[in-house]
Amino acid sequence: MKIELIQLQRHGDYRGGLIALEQNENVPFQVKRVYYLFDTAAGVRRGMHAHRNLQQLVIAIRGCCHFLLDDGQERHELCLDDPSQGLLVRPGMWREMYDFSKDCILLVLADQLYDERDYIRDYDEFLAMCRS
Ligand code: T46
Repeated sequence: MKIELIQLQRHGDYRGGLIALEQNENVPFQVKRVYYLFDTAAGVRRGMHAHRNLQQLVIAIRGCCHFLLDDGQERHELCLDDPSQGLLVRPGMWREMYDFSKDCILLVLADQLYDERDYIRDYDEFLAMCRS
């Protein structure tokens, strides 16, 4: 499985950092929705689903969490802890997020509006989709 991490250029100076996210530049799609996950309770696992069509860029803009990606054949886990790294999550990838630090904020840019019909929340259904 190819893990796609996008290095985001860090600007800024002695006053602090700044990272710009630009559609079709360092974000490789048209952005239709932005959301963020925060105040995740200790010990919680989030995600546990795949998307049929949605493509997303995920950035830990504060704190850290672990991210599991599963393409139906291989699983890969990584730690997101760098605001200058974006994880590209393509359609058809099962994802789970866990071990959130108390201060973790995950920023997510998405190429579609929210649509519950795009979610596959059953792992066996996900595997069947991968096989088909
Ligand atoms: C993903 C990971 C990284 C909305 O109303 N609008 C939205 O845009 C989103 C994303 C969610 N919601 C509602 C649906 C649920 O009632 O917010 C609630 C929590 O959503 P969910 O349980 O899907 O959250 P996570 O953290 O499990 O997953 C989210 C995204 O849903 C998902 O697409 O890839 O973050």
